[in-house]
Amino acid sequence: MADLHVYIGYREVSSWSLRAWLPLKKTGMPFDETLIRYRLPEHKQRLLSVSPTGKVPLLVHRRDGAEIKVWDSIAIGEYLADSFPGARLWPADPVARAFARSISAEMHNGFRPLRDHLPMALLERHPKAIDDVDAQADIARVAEIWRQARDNWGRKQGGPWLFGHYTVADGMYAPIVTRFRTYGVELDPICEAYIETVTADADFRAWEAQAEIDPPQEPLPD
Ligand SMILES: N[C@@H](CCC(=O)N[C@@H](CS)C(=O)NCC(=O)O)C(=O)O
Repeated sequence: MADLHVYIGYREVSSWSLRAWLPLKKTGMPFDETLIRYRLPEHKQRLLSVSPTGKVPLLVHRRDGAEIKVWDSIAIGEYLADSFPGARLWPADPVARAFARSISAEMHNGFRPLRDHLPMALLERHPKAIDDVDAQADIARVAEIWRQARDNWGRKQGGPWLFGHYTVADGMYAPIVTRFRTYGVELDPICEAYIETVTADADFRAWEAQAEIDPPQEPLPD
């Protein structure tokens, strides 16, 4: 049994689970994972018995005889960055780090129209015109964020991620990448290259491969 244990939801749709799982993978630490099929009452009950919120993701870390629980994707990213500094989950430069934290927070509490009009459906592909003006504005804002990060830091650092090497911010935006792919959102070459980076990543692919063999989701309750 590993010291780290993550509870996640349906891989096809649980964007918050993916946001925590990817940085956890990037630490290189071994971990156990439990898929919570939260639409099933017995699974929801199990989650409620371990999680203060009854939501995924939840990280449990056995450390120095204690059991540390961290819930909420962004808190998990922060905890991993603190606990495993060698993984460099935030940029070292304070200005880059401030930008990375700001865009991660912006993702965490914003982009509601984008989330509503382009729900995560990891394995589906159905391009469509995005008519909603607020969702269009969100898409433009995401593209602006990615371009700024790549122009100001990523490209200068030499790696393909927003800040060069992988950070929590890349995890936060990974589900948005899948939405753009699912709905065929067209972007500029810098953003398209970033989408290619995210979708070609071995850890992202591992999540996707597992999603393909997971049993289908239970239907949403009426
Ligand atoms: N703010 C939380 C959101 C967590 C969340 O809403 N998780 C969803 C799955 S993506 C969930 O647990 N849904 C199950 C339920 O509400 O019963 C985070 O960032 O982790």
